[in-house]
Amino acid sequence: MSHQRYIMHVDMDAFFASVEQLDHPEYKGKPVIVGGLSGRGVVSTCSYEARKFGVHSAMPMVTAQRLCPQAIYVQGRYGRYTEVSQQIRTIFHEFSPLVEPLSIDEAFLDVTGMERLAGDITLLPAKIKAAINERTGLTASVGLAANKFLAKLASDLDKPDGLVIIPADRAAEFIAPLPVGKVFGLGSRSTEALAHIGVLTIGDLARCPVSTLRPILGKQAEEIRNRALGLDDRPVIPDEERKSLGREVTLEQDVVGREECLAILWDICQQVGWRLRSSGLWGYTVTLKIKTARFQLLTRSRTLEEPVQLDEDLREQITLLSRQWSFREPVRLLGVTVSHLSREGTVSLNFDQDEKKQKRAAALDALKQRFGEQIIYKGTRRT
Ligand code: TTP
Ligand code: MG
Repeated sequence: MSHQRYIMHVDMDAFFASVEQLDHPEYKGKPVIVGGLSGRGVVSTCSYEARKFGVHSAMPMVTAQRLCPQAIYVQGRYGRYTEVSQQIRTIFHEFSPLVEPLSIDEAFLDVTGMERLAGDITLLPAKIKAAINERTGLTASVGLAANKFLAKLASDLDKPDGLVIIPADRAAEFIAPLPVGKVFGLGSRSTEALAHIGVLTIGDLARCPVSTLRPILGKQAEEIRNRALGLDDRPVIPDEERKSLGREVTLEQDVVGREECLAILWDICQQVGWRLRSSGLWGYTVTLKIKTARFQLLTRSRTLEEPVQLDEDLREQITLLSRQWSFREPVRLLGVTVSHLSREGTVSLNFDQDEKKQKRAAALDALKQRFGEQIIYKGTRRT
């Protein structure tokens, strides 16, 4: 039996938009939309005031303008967001030595045994929310539960400024009424297939025998059903302790063609690069992973003389690796992993230069525009 753990998941509210409201008090209480303002730009995020109008992340800017013409439109300032990200990272480390950053604005913290910080573990979420608010002026949503799956589910339940604690002994009961789509790892196709056999809530999923689920969910059936039961053994692993760092994206629609896939891989390279830099790591080996629509898996690696950390260097390696495949078949998943990590490498002087990032963002925006807003960041955006 595994021992009782306490995991906190912290996620900033409308992160980029909240930073803009913080730096421009006149934006407070108003719909604020952050993203690429060029002709084909997309929305990075928007304030909760703008979400009421149906605006959301990855939506083409022109659509946002139609839905909410009165909003304040802001070009993203990534350097500033990275600065705030470092501030919250410092606070996370005051609450636990075991911090696993998931993206620029969220992390898992293993707070098992951290009673000494608050006398009672269940007081930690309020404490960390207060610390973040005092030191950054921003709000976060926090979930506390017995594992990663439940903690992330909890932080999302009462956004913005949320605080949800799932009692360890009543977790399954607590999550049973929620829609199955809330189960991490379930894409829209699986959700549809489950609805077909009458499985709509997490409770329905928990009651379903694994043998019934296997034809729909494949190898993942058992793991996903365990989650529906409120079980998840995955440890919190700080980036610093990882043997490899990577990210993979299951595409909402299959994608065909080298250029199209490379554009998505470029976005993934930037996310992996950001994690390397924020953890002070370089990697010697770069791996490209491709899964076809027919579930054929291809992985190709390159090991370098000098370790890499920059987005552009990752892209160069991925581009070279991509030549080993024809890209004639439709692709359903793309991934980039960096391994053989090192604490030493050439310091990247051009880390996070705004102009560069904006050029990249424009390239990604163009891609999203071409394929529709939903190809990326749906399904398993976070791994
Ligand atoms: P999220 O935490 O997904 O979103 P959010 O913080 O804006 O809003 P929420 O209150 O729902 O958590 O992402 C964090 C930041 O990452 C977000 O502020 C902007 C950026 N981002 C993009 O640039 N593109 C995207 O498609 C998404 C989802 C996020
Ligand atoms: Mg957030």
